[in-house]
Amino acid sequence: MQWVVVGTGALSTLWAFGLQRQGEKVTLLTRHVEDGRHLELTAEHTDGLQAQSFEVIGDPTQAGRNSVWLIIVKAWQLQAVVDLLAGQIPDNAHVIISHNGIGAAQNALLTTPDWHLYDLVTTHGAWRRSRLHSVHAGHGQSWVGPRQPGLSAVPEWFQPLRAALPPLEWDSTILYRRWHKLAVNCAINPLATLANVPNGILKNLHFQQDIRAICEEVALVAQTHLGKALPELSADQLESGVYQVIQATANNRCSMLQDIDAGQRTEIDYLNGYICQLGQDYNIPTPVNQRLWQNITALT
Ligand code: KPL
Repeated sequence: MQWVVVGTGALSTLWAFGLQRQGEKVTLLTRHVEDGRHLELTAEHTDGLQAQSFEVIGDPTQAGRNSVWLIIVKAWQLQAVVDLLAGQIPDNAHVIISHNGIGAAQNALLTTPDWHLYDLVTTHGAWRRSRLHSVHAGHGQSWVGPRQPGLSAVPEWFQPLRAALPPLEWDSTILYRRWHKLAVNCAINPLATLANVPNGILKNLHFQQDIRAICEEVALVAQTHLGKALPELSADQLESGVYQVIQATANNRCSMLQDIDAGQRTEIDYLNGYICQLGQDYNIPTPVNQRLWQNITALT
């Protein structure tokens, strides 16, 4: 199978490594095409360093027509990637998208209705030591499933993707996973960023009240927005998910803290900002998400 992995972000690199290790053909689409053909990346796992060389392309039309596209980007980068691919890749291409938060490039994705769109939700913690060197800092888990109704069959690419960075489960109700991950990021990312520490510090009792309030606000907004009472989106469920990820990624500096350190834009508008905006639409108060949205925005 032919894969095109977009960019060389920390998580993209880990998936690209895993896929290539399974014997899959992996090409990177990147603006930084140095020698024009290949790029050597390094991945650091708990059991050591690995280097692999990848074929690179700078233009989506150079990819094979049956490629599966794996796009793991910041929420605010997705629009530009969709614009770059729209009209350049086959209409019925399989496109797997992963970013933190909800709501990115929603309108652009509506204009590419023939793409077979899948959502990848992951709680792995990763960061980049340098542009070509990624560190796998927290072993999480992942789920992938269809973003559109008629795509219920498990695609052929699922097995190699699963073997590339386990554990990965197929989830035909991926939207609920996405909301769980949203709660995780609404709690961990701004709190760890404001405290300027790795995720593990959030086990401290001092953060308990804020984490509970965030989960209650997210659960209420989610249940109102999705239109039914969803037991799996209760505040208790979301809260226990947050603590599991804190434990699994205790040594990781969350992506928002990395963004702030790098002087980059954060994903706050797609996390706590998204909850506040929906809260406003439905007249649901979201004071803790609001405070964190403002405090992080003030840092940039
Ligand atoms: O998604 C993450 C992030 O940093 O954005 C977690 C899972 C919280 C790992 O740090």
